Amino acid sequence: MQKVDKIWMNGKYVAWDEAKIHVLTHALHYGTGVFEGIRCYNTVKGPAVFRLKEHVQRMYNSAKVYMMKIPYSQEEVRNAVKQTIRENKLKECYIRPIAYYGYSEMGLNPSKNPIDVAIAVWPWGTYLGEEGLKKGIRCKISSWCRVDVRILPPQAKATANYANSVLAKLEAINCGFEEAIVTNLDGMIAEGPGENIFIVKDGQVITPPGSAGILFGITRDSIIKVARDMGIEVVEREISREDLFIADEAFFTGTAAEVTPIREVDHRVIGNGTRGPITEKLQSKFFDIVKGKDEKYFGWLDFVK
Ligand code: PPE
Repeated sequence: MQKVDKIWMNGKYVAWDEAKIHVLTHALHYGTGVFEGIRCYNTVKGPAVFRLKEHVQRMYNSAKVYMMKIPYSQEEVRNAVKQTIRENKLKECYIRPIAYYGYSEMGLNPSKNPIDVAIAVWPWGTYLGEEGLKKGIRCKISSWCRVDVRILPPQAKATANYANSVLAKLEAINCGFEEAIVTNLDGMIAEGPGENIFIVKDGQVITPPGSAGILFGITRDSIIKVARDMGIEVVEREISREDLFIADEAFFTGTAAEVTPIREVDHRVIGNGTRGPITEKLQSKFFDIVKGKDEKYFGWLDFVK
């Protein structure tokens, strides 16, 4: 990864190489951290963070599930995000705020541990490759299922959930694919290990509902709104494996993944085996919006200066 100067840790700026934690930090042992992934884009009016408010709100919701009282207000965290971008003189970056049970007691009860908060920013290019954005990627339906609501709350963006994502990702990569797709315990398509999923069938855009056990992605929400604004019908319904195989188009959404077309799933070519026309329309609109080229969606941009 590309280093920058400073990382915000518990309200102070620390040099990148000094942003360290104790090896007995609770979250390192038990996955008791909640985090966000946010992007800042260089718009025509200067750097702007995309849907900062919604991301910080989601982090506080995740923290609530884990009974973690973040010792800052949401406004303080939003300001710290923007200040950290300014401090590092970045125009475009990925932003990773994290709150976690820190170091003091060992054992499963974290109620006496401090809640530490950090915000890191760094340049992070395309998540699944520049080529992937244009031509689509090859995916494998994972043998690992998405964390179930009875096991770990999928809506909370907790570090623990990502052990599941890592298993799915490793399996896909080791089998020669670029990304995994995980089903829920009912065998229905849920999402990617770090992305939400959509298919297009007969002009309709379809994505799994919350009950499929997904993380409610902020990019997912943006794409649903943008598609509807463009007059495209969007439905949230269960998607089976075969729905995916015979879809006209498929794509992932996510802060890191942005809008990435899917061109193949388990050796079945999706549609024409490249980025489909509706995917392309939504993807290009998405990039216009995040880069400040569409005034209608200025409300989603939080200018850094
Ligand atoms: N589902 C999962 C499981 C997920 O991790 C993400 C984001 C999404 C859906 C999309 O959510 P949103 O970013 O709000 O549209 N994954 C983050 C972490 C990726 C990583 O590899 O780290 C991200 O995209 O920042």
